[in-house]
Amino acid sequence: MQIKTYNTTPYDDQKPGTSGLRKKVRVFQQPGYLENFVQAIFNSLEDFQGKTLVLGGDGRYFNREAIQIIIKIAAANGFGELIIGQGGLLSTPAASNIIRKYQAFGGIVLSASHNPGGPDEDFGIKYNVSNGGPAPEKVTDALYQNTKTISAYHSAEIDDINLDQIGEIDIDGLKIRIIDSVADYAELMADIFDFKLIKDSIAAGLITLRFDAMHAITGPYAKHILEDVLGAAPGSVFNAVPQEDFGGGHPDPNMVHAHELTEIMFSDHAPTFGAASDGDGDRNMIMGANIFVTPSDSLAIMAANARLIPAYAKGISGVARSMPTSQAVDRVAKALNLNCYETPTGWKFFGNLLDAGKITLCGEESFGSGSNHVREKDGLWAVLFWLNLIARKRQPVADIVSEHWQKYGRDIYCRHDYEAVDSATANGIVDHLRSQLASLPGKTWGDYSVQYADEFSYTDPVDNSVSANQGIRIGFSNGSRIVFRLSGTGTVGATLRIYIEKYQKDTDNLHQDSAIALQQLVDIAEQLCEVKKRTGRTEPDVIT
Ligand code: G16
Repeated sequence: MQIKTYNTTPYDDQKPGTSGLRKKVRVFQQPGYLENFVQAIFNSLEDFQGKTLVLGGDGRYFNREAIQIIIKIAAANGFGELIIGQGGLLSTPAASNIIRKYQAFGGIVLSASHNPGGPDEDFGIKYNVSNGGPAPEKVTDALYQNTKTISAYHSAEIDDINLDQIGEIDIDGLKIRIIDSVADYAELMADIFDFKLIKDSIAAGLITLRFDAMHAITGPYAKHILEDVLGAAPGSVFNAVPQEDFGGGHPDPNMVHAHELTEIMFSDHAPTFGAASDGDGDRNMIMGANIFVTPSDSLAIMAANARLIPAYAKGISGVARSMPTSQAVDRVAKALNLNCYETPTGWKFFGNLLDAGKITLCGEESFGSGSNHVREKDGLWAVLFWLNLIARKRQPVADIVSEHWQKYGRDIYCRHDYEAVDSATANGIVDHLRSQLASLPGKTWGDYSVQYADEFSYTDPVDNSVSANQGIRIGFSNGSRIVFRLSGTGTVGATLRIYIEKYQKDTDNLHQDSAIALQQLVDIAEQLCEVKKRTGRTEPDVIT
C-alpha cells in the first residue's frame, strides 16, 4: 500500500463541542479540513497499530465522501481492520454497540445529530473510545491541541471502497468489513426486552403505534424491529428512508419539529403509542394518545419501573442525569435507595459512571436516555422500553404518567432556546448572570425565594477530573430551578438555553398546563438574564 504524506496548515476552529466537531458542510469541504481533524484524532491516540476502527454515520450529505477520506487516512496510519456499516450507515447507538461487541479500539461517527443536513447545512464528526462512548474531555482536549499544530496528514493511495456490498476485503493486510448496519443492534435489543410480550400485545391490539423516523437513520432499524420482528402494521414507521437532507426537515424529535407525529397523537384517531428519533438515532420523543412525556419524566418513569424489563429485572445500581434535566429521577432514586448523580451536559460524562457500575440508567432533558447496554444514548431502546412497559402494565401512557406523578409529585418542566444569538451578546448575558450570583441568595419574587445561585462544576467520582463552568443554576427554596447555559452543539452564533422547572406535589394540581404553571419563573428568568432586552427578540425560537 502506497502512503502519501500531505503538508497542511492548521485551522483554528476545530475545538470539539458537546458532542464532537459540528460545522457547516462547506466548512468541512475546505481543503484539508476533514483530513486535518481526522489526522489530529489519530495523533492524539497511542497503540492502535493493527487494531480495529469502526466507521459509520447518519447518512447525511457528505457522509459517503467523508468515509472514503477517513478510510484512506486510517489505512495510512496503521489500523489493521475497519468495520463499516453498509452504505456508510450506522446509528450512533449501533456504532457504540459495534465498538463494544467487536472489541474495537475505537470508532468515528459522522453526524451532526438533530441539526439539518444538505449542502448548506450541517455535518459533524466525533471519536468514540473502546468502551463505545464519546471520547472523554482529556482525549478531546489533546485532539484539539493537535489540530492547532498539525503540519501533515497521511493518506493511503487506494481506490474508493464499495460501501454497499456486504463482505470483507483485504488490501495489503488491511481488512475492511462492510457489515449489515441493523443486525447486531436488533440482536442486542432482543436480549434486553421481552419481544414476545410486546409482539403479543401488538397482535392483540393492546398497542397500536406510529414511529416518525424523520427521514433519518432510525428508519431501517425501526422498520426491521417494530414492523418485521414485532409485527406492527406496515406503515407504522413513517418517514423511514434515510435521506441526505432529511427530506428538508429538521430531524429533532420534539413537538415543534416532529409535527406530523404530534398532529397524529393529538387527533381523534391517535394510536396508543407514538415516538420519534433524530438524525443519528440517539434521541427519542415519547408520546401516548393525547400526551407528550417530557424526557425528564420519561427517565424517572423508566427508573421507577426498571424491574419490569428483563435486562433490569434484578434491579439497577443507580441513575444519573445531566444538570439541566429535571429532578424527577432524583425523587425515584431517593425512594428506591439508588445512587444518583448530576453530571454536566454531554453523554460523555456518563461513561465513567456506567463503566464503574455506579449507574445503570441515565438521561438528559435533550430527549436522550440510555443504559449500560451501550455508551451512547439510544432512541429506539427508549421506545422499546416504553413498549415493554405498556405491555407489562397493560395501561395507556397517560395512566402510567399520571400514576407516577401521584406517587412522586410532578416536576413541571420546559426549555426555552434562543438560537443564532450574536456570540458577544450571548457571552454578555452569561457574564451578566455570573455577576449577580453572589447577591442572589435570599432574594424573593412572590413564591420564589433564591436558596442558592452558582456556576455548576463537576468532579468525576471515578477519575476525579474536574469540569468547570457548566452552566448557571438558580435554585429556589420550594425546589424550583432556573438553569442557563450556552449550547455546545450549534453551528451559527450562540444558542442560549433556559431550563425552567417547578416541583408540584399537591395531587389536586398535577395536570395543570405547564406554560401557565411556569409563567412566573419564565418572567424571573428574563429579569435575571435580559435575553429579550439584549437581543430585541420577543419569543424563544423553540420551546420544548
Ligand atoms: C448532544 C450530547 C447531549 C447533549 C446535547 C445538547 O446530543 O450528546 O449530551 O445533551 O447534545 O447539547 P447542547 O445543549 O450543548 O446543545 P446530540 O443528540 O446532539 O448528539
